[in-house]
Amino acid sequence: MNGTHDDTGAKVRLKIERPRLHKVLLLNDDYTPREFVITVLRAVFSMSDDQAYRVMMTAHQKGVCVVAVYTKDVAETKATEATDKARQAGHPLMFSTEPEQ
Ligand code: TYC
Repeated sequence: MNGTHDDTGAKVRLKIERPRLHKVLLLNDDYTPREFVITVLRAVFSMSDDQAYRVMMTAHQKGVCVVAVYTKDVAETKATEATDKARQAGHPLMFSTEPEQ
């Protein structure tokens, strides 16, 4: 499979690692309306109303909530898209990303 031989002829196994996934985090603030947070979660992360409500309330109560995990590129694109929607609407709402583990 990933077997090959080194220059002594010994068989070696190449270790292929999965790319690390990145979390998208929703951060609480004191100003963004709850309904707006739900609207963004539905639009950018394809959540149901119920899922979006729960995630919003977790961030509201704990300060932060993991929204979803993706490859680095997708996580960063979605966090930026969601944060931009808030800026366009004049809200301070923030999404960020961090590697898993
Ligand atoms: N704390 C906000 C309020 O009371 C609502 C809110 C929830 C904002 C979650 C951001 O990530 C957030 N209006």
